[in-house]
Amino acid sequence: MKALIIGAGVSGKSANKLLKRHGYSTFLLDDKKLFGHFALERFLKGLDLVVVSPGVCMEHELVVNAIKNNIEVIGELELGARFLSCPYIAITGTNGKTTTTSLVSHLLSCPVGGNIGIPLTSFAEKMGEGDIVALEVSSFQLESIKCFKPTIAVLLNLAPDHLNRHHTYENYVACKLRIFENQDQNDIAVINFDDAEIEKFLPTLKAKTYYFSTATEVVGCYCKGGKIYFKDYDKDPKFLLNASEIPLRGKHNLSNALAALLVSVLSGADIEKLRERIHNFKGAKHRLEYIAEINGVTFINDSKATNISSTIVAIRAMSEPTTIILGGSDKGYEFDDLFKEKSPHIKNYVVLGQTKSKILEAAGRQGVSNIYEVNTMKEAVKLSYELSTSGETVLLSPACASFDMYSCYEERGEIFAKIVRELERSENRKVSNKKAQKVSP
Ligand code: UMA
Repeated sequence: MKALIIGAGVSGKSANKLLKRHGYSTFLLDDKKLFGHFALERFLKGLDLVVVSPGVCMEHELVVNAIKNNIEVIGELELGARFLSCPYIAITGTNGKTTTTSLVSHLLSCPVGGNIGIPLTSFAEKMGEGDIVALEVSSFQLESIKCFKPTIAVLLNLAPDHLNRHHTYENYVACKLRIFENQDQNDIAVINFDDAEIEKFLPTLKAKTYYFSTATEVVGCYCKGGKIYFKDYDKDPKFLLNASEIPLRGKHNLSNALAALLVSVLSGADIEKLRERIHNFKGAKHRLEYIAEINGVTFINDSKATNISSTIVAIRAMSEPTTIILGGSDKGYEFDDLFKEKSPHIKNYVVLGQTKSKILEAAGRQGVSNIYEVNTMKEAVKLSYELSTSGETVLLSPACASFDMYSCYEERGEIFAKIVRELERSENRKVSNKKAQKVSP
């Protein structure tokens, strides 16, 4: 059996290993490492399978040719799912995927994988029948599924993203909705009742459907008067916990927590244990992650905000004057909506990266003037700090992918955090030097 894997990132490497373990002779191909024109036929001849990494689109020359030659093409997620012998929960949506998936994994104490950074092919075979897995899944991954069939599929919200890959919003939404494609009446679909975009696009589902809502009493999980309830079909509501017990900031996180609680209850979790476990949840890294407080200025890392709607969610979560750091690699959209979000808390904008001039142009069109240009993350942190006074916040929430300056959003977040910690040390040194000068005669 021969397989071609396209993309030698974490997913491609992991898919390659799995296939090799199962007796395939494999080629792992990466466009960045190819020089000059290569013979398509050489790669396609005698192939049984092509596996694409999430970053590789279905318009890739080799994919198009493989399909033409009747060679099966699947994504790494689909490959992983074929090796899973246990039920799996899949969580998608434009925003909140990482937080919700991490919370589900924390509440159910189960392994986590997918778009969160751990390829499913790296651990699928290790799962036993009694296990359960929580998967964060992206539109990129859903684009190349075939039989992927989650026991519980969650759709958190929809907003434009990744238009450079999917070309239109409708295509992007169609990929997201594929999460329900293979489900049947024995599976469960979990839907955000409050999201108007989902209502616009959702087809009739075959799976049994539950909802979550921060405002409306629904079949599923909802919040009423600061209390969270679970209600099953034809049953009375059950009190789960108080909303104040959820250790996450912002209304969007209440929504994410409701989704995670609903998934956990539907997976058979003990309600008392859920209450205990949620108290210890630390939140997802790079998602509104507290880094440090320097002379009263709080630094927050939201590097995971790689689109406008995610940054808007972060802006809405701010409750004090904030300087926001924006910009990164271009995904093909304009930034006007970001500035139309008239938050009383955003005091300054600091911009960097490939999208800098696009962001400045949008700010100009929207009459925003408190905007500053920088070239590096170090300059962005330094200037943001200088622009802030005690009681204020500096928020890195770029509204863009990171690939112009970094290998991934995690690296961008780590570098931001490192620079903030260096600044913290240098400010602490200044304070101790001043104290030393005072005591010296
Ligand atoms: N490549 C090609 N040809 C192409 C495109 C890419 O050869 O046409 C090569 C690149 O040169 C590179 C490799 O493929 O060497 C990268 O593969 P990849 O982009 O699929 O990245 P991985 O390292 O395998 O990481 C992927 C996901 N990346 C993307 O979807 C872009 C990771 O999601 C995911 O965590 C990981 O698999 C494990 O499942 C990241 C992401 O940015 C976090 N996701 C997007 C998002 O969250 O918005 C969807």
